[in-house]
Amino acid sequence: MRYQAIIFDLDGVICRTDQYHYLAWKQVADELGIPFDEQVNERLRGVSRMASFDIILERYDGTMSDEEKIHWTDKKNEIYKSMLTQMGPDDMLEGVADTLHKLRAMGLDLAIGSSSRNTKFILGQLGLSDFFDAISDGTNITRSKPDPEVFVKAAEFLNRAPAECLVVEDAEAGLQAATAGGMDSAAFGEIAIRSGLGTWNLERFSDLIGIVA
Ligand code: B16
Ligand code: MG
Repeated sequence: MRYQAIIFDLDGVICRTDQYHYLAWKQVADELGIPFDEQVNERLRGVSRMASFDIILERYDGTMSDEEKIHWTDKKNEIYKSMLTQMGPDDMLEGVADTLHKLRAMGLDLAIGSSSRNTKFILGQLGLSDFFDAISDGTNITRSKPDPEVFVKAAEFLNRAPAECLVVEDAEAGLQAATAGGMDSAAFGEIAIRSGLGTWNLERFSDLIGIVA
């Protein structure tokens, strides 16, 4: 087989939490009087919570202390987490459940590499708590994508060399992180494919089967 392990990003690859991120940030931005739209939101894909807020604050007319920043990011997370409680196994993206089981049957190691500190909660909502062989997420990294740390840690948890791993990503920052970590990547979703940064492009999630075989 071409790869021995696959490391999946979570938001935008396994499920769509991006609309909840957007709605929660929008509430915070509105309260602070900061202009915030889908275009700014695109820049937050794959980026950590605090780094996302720093991008939103580029349009803030004032200064903010570190304590205030923690207050507003905590508030965003409370709003976001209350939205996540509506999620269930049906919120996996099309073809994901079936493809994951086929990849497992092929004997591949399967891991998550997500910037989110809510990864385990989201996997629980999707009914995937015990599915993956390793989880590397926002709770075990100090540097956000495009730094490769989250994927390097995932490969370490699996005991795999970077060259044995394929990363699946919907964010430019995530594709850059994979390359920086010495890993091939599969771009998923319109924006990632258009960036031309992936080793492969996935039209459908199930295309992964042919790529790894
Ligand atoms: P949290 P991914 C990322 O998830 C999201 O794409 C990004 O928008 C979010 O800011 C980041 O997680 C942190 O999320 O606030 O839950 O810790 O795409 O890396 O799975
Ligand atoms: Mg993502």
